[in-house]
Amino acid sequence: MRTDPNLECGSAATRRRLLLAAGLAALPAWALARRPVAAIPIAVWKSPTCGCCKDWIAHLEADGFKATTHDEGNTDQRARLGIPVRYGSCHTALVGGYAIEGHVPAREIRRLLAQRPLAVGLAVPAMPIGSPGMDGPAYGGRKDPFDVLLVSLDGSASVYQPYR
Ligand SMILES: [Cu+2]
Repeated sequence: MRTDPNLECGSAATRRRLLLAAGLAALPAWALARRPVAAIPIAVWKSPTCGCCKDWIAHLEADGFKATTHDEGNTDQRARLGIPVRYGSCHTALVGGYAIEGHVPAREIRRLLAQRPLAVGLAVPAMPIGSPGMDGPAYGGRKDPFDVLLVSLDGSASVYQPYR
């Protein structure tokens, strides 16, 4: 009688699965979390009275960032980091050497840090309703379309990710 190679292969795979399951069961819960354990440090400049800035920071921290805030306004820091005022919003941040202006979603910041393009950073100009931090109960679920812009070293910008 011929041994079925698929059956043999299947048994080996089953053994591996059992070993894997035993190994996973021995790991603490935090080791199974999808997010890396180390938080990504981000510095944020904003006005002390900016509520939507705080909500944006809460959005980032829920996504594994750790913010250090500077309650001194963001106009000077925006200029220092090279974000043209025409892309301006209510807060400016610095993460991994990139400037982040306005209500940029955490997932785009993560993509920026993974791709590391030659650029100043990302911007969501003004304060679109429905963007992270501009999406509280006060807005009643309203979602205005907006674009996340990639700001180039020459001050021009291209659409990095549309949200519509
Ligand atoms: Cu805002």
